[in-house]
Amino acid sequence: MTDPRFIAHALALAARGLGRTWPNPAVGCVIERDGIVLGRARTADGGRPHAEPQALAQAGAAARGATAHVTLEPCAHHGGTPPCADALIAAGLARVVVALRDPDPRVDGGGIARLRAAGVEVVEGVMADAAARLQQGFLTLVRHGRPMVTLKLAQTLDGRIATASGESQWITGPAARAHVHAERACHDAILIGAGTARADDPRLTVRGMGAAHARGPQPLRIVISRHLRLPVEAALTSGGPPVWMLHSDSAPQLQRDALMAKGVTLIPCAIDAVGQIDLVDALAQLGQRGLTRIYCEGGGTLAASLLSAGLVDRLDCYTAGLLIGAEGTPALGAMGVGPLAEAPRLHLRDVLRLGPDVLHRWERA
Ligand code: AOF
Ligand code: ZN
Repeated sequence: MTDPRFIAHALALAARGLGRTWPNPAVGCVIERDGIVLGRARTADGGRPHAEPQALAQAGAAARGATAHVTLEPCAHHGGTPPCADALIAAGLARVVVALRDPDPRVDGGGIARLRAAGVEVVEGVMADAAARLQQGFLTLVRHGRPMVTLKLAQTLDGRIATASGESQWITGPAARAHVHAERACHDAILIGAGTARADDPRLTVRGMGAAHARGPQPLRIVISRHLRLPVEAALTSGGPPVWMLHSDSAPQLQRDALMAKGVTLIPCAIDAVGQIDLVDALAQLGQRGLTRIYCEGGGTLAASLLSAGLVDRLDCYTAGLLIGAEGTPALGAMGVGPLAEAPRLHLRDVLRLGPDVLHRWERA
């Protein structure tokens, strides 16, 4: 059976669009006949054009009677582009292999129905699990109105992120740090708490990924800070990709004006029962703005709050063979865990050796 092989090919193409196509999903399309690839494409940076018309343009007249393999159901709506289902029908495709239905209410089976009504054979569900994992950001946005959240921790063997004197550079080695840059690149935005922004004065840019990457969209940088406590001259506000700040109504006007003058986008959020920014509302606000994949890089307070609220979809934990002991700063702040049975439990998805360090990738149950 060659269908899974071509869907795997389409998924590999789609993966190259992660972090670059929001608010649209990164979709891959491979058009093939008798095992010979006639066209292949992924959703373009910024979300348009969709994958299918690009692959069809490559295939030209040869698409007639061929098979298209797509990681997501072809769209059925007139949005920014004409429906991809109609383009496939017009090009005379004989078969369309679909990994996953598009849950977007404007599509939701409508693309498949259109294809079948026009006499095109449609096969559904090929490599559906892999497609759901790859397109998890878009699926989470459509189903829950919020982006998918990946939480990254880089810690010692005993779960610490700094010594008692605050020394933290570097706990993990160059291979792990390069891996983090690659992960940043395939998320729509990087998120940190205000304490980390003040303590580390980070840039949160993608570096060392080569010239081709530097030309494309870079992830946005997002800081959560109730009172907008970020120095106006921070590295974050001194050039680079856009910065958004999530804050409460109580943030001082002077600080708002100063940050807005620096080009920062301010997003007011609701406050929760303990006076912190309500993370459910904060993520909903990011969802409304079209973000599908968020990469949270701490600190420990924000990480613990996201975990407690059940908002972490994936946890990437980089561990170095270093021991600091109880005086060190713990990777996670207080979580208010009661009975063990109620503590958040994650499932191990992958293990990767990165030089002297190890990455454990965990997923929500
Ligand atoms: C496809 N192929 O490559 C992608 C699709 O606003 P529009 O018109 O660009 O449509 C966005 C919707 O199209 C998006 O919400 C999702 O349902 C679908 N994405 N569909 O046929 C593609 N990226
Ligand atoms: Zn489309």
